[in-house]
Amino acid sequence: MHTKRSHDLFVHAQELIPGGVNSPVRACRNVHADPLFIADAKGSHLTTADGDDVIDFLGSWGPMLVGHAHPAVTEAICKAAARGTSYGAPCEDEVRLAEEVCSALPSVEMVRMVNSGTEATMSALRLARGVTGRDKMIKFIGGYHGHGDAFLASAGSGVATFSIPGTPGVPAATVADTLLAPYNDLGAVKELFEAWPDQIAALFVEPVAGNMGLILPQPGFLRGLRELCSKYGALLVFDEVITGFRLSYGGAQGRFDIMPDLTTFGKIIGGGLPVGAYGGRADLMRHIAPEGEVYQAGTLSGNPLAMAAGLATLNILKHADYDALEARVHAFVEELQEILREKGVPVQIPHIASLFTVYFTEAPLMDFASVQTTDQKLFETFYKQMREQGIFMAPSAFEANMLSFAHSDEDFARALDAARNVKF
Ligand code: KE4
Repeated sequence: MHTKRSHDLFVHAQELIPGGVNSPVRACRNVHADPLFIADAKGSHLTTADGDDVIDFLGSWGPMLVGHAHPAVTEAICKAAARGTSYGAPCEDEVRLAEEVCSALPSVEMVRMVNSGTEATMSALRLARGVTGRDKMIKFIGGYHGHGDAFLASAGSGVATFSIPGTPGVPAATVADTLLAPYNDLGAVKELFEAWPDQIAALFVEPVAGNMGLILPQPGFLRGLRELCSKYGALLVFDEVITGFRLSYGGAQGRFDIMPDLTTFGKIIGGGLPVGAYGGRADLMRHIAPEGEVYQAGTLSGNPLAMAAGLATLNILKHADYDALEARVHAFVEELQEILREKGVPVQIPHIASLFTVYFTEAPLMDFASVQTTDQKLFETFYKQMREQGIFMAPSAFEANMLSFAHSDEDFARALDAARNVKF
């Protein structure tokens, strides 16, 4: 793997951009490596700034489910660009994408476009608080819902106590209303509702956790959350920024047959352009300005290029064979797990649809505490040797790899060969 150009670019970038990146996880600090700069992408492959071809197992952290530079998506963007890049007034494609999202997810009767997943969750929280008149919110330890202040909370001394800021710059008062529970722990959630029976506006959950690595919901967990939220009058918010249109065309809620009150989206619905969205029951969404009194706005929300890219992407996914992709990913993961286990290391690879994470631990994988048992040195060794052989994976033990409909059998075979060569 040649890295001189990437290295030179990274040195320069660090003089101008904090950490040399525009999003922290791209800096590859978790694996003590420099980032590879990318010059080009097509299908399931990336070309690095040094001209090396690598197979992309990251998919830009989610948006690229149809593969990079899909001709239909590129054409849609180019045509939209020729019609201007932003109007500051509504356009037809905003209506068409809203229609597509609402028809794909029965729980979403109305939807508002924003520019990132962070904006989507921030807005959904404000809406939940505005509609219920309550201030508290429950999220899960290790769950990530973007960098909105209220979500950047760490567990305090005990789970049922108030949260503390997870980063400098977030006032303690801002997270005082953020309550935390371990993922998959319905008992802990029940305790929080019993402690504050009429003060919780919403519960935010990744229906499949993708930000502590991939952690699957235990049977009954999501349905239990639905029942608890209904019982206590809190809104159940599915954060489907990763899972939306990835777990199925109906998202995780379609796959698990659970109706949240609100859903947040990002990534795939923008086809790689900046888009987020939040939506849900019409009686809730009608509280959003200008129809209602809960304020939220954005200069580039519903941007015509982003809408065109999102529409082109969903038009492809609408007819895609999700089951076939899942079966191929399942077969790949099972073989990868076998190859690594034969090297004598503890390894588990939870997977669902086109998502998987390689954990180097034998502990049952249930929540943030359990993923902390993964051996990060083994992970770093694995990551570096796979990348050196041209397999571009998520640069953290606590992230998910995200495959696409563009991945070929040859891509999977090359990744398995690379894994066979890894030496721990
Ligand atoms: P953005 O603001 O990054 O578009 O979305 C925030 C967000 C919200 N909800 C979930 C479930 C998410 O996974 C994300 C963002 N995901 C990370 C990957 N773990 C984005 C990668 C990054 O931060 O660069």
